[in-house]
Amino acid sequence: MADYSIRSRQESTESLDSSSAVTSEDYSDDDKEKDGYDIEDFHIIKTIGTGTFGRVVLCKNKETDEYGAMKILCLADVIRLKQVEHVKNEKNILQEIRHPFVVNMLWCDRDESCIYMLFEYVCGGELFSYLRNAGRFTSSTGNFYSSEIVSALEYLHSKSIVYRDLKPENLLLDKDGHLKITDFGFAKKLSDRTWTLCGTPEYLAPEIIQSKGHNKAVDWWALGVLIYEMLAGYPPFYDDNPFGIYEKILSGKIEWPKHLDTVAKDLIKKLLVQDRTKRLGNMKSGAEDIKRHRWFKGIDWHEVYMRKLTPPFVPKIMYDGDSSNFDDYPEADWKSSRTLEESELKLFENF
Ligand code: ISQ
Repeated sequence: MADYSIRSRQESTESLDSSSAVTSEDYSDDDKEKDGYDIEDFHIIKTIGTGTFGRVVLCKNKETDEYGAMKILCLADVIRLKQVEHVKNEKNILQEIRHPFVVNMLWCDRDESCIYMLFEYVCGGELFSYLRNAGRFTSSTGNFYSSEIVSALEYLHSKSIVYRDLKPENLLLDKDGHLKITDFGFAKKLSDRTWTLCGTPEYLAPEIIQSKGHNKAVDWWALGVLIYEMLAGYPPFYDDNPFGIYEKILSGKIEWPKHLDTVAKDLIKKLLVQDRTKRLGNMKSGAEDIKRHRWFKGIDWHEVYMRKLTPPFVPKIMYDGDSSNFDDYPEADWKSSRTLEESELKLFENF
């Protein structure tokens, strides 16, 4: 078994199905996020997260002294790594959503070299760190986090948004210990079925009818993986190289730790079903089937939404703007990243 004490694992990558076609939803330019701030309005304090084409920095509003988390993406790298559509998806989706368990974007803008996305600062750090520190979570801890995730996923799916990157690294704890889902870089707004299905039914390909690969069922599968990882301390499908992992996923075989809660195991089994038409969450009652599962017996879903459940961990925060729950990263001079040529800037015209 691999060493799960390591801090991180491989970064999310483009899925095997690399289609990035999106329904072009028409978002107006004059949204509120365009106005209000300028990057010069913020003190940049330190980097609290990095990715392949950007970083997240803790920042402080010079006028109000309020802290925020600023995601800064370098446009040249976004283009080089063919992430233009993903970044547009991310921004459009973040502008559309608001939920207690989803990180809230406050403002977004770009200049000739970078995109800036300002978020509320979620100071407790990643669920990943709490899980690696604890080894594994008790059933009641796993139950708390999975309830908040089910609430958030049900909301996103109700807006035809598939999240597609559920994992403990993308779940932050707020100051009280409640979850916030972050990183919508792989999220996708599903195409409007009335539009997609407007062809002559007899001639439609199965993947158009099923919108294969972009279905909300992928999030319910990932929930199964997450519940397993929270309760076991390691994921159900693991190998040192990605192709080994894919083989294990497709094999349908899962090893179950003896200590695993039998009711949780029943739910995980029903989520990790290969045939997505039989996967819990993806049948005619949708998320209700998951919410009604015995593992969530006694859960009042309105109370979950209202953040009334008692969090298992309350992050240690010593002062306003404390970033000690995040790792340290080398700082980089993102301000001097290459400015784009006119032709390249066209790709971000409506941004
Ligand atoms: C908010 N707070 C801390 C870290 C973050 C990372 C990404 C997006 C928002 C965040």
